[in-house]
Amino acid sequence: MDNIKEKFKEKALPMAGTIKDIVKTHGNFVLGQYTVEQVYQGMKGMIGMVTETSKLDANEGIRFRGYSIPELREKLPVSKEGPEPLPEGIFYLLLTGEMPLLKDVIEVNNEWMKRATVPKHVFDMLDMLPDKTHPMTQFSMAIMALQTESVFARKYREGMNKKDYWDPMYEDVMNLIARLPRIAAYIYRSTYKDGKHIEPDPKLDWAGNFAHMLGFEELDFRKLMRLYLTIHADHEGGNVSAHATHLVGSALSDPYLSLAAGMNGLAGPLHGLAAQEVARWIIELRDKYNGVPSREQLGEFIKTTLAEGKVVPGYGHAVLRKTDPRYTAQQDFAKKYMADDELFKIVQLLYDVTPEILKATGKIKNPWPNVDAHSGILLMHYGLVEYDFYTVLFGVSRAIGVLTSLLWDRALGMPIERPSSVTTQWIQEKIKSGDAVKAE
Ligand code: HAX
Repeated sequence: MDNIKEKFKEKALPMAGTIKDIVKTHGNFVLGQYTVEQVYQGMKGMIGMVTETSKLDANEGIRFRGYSIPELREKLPVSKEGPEPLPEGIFYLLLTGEMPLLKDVIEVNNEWMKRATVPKHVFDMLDMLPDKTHPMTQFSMAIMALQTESVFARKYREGMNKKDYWDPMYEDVMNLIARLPRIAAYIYRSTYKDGKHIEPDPKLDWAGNFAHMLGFEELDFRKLMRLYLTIHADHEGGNVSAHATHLVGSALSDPYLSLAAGMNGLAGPLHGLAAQEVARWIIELRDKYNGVPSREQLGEFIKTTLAEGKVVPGYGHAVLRKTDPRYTAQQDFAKKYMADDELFKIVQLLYDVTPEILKATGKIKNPWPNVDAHSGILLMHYGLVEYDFYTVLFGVSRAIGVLTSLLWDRALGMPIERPSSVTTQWIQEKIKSGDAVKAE
């Protein structure tokens, strides 16, 4: 058993007993109440699951195993090439709950390198898809094609004790994360670079190698990839990609089936596809005004978007009520490496102008930018301009969070998820009969 697996076992298995005890002794304790509005409006704020890897606070933003993004940037091991954290480190942190040392990060990298070979049939399948297939559709299909390799599915079929679920899950999670950069790079090079693929470089770290396989050799782009793939990894359990992965996995669907479900959710424009939508919208804005617009022009553009019944992409959030710290981390990077970039200037101006306009609508709960408001223009700066691909990058990172969580689900013995649904007539009757009363 490798050291990372040993460490996970040591941390996770005793917690299954702790949870059994909590449920036994306090299972009937009330955690809160929920309202009719929450039932109709996406269950926001309703506590409905446990996710060990990270916790989102509406005002403070995300904490990964208790660490904020600035703390991660300070404490996670970095590459020899520069100050940004290595995503192998966030994986180790989410998986074990412990801040890794450099040796742990090297070990994760070695494990992923060993497991990174993608079977040929996955590439053959991708080659057969029509050219117009969206990169996220290709990504999800490639993950599904890779399901032939699931150790969990094979062991389940052979007959496995429930106590052992975590073990083949670990193998699947490690194999899958190890292979995603190669798959994503293959999709990018097939779709945009005439199928001229680049072989992996085993001397590089996971993110650096990904940048290399995409075809970007600039040092600062590798730094960006390390930061990008770290900060997009996890956002507690209720977001669509995390929740979908968790839900599908609760039926004991293996990590390939579960992650594909999560990625299909990430591909929605209100979730991860917003990264693409922001880039498209900003380019449209820049082209309309032949460069950086004035504040007035910008205001006009935003108001037109709203008047057309569209959302302003990259702004708003279902939980956050302030600027997303993932946005701020990317803004810091841009200030350091590309302060004069024209698109960065537009993004900065948007930050100045947009919130007041959104607040004035009187209905948008969070007028501040989210993670997707920034990412695209950083990528464009280094020449990765094909914005339909951006959500795939997000997906490669998000896999780290949702798959470590899925592994915890199995180690903790989480059961099948099955909330109840009701009809509107049922709700009307509850109100009429007085069974449903106004919240305190
Ligand atoms: N532009 C225009 N209208 C917006 C808006 C925005 N950026 N954000 C919210 N609203 C609207 C909602 O559509 C809703 O309108 P209706 O009452 O007419 O239906 C109203 O304001 C109230 O919404 P809310 O409660 O503030 O926000 P929700 O929790 O319903 O939705 C969203 C959260 C992130 C989906 C929303 O803010 C949005 O659509 N933002 C733009 C898309 C985006 O950037 N998505 C990425 C979010 C981060 C993420 O998951 N990244 O992967």
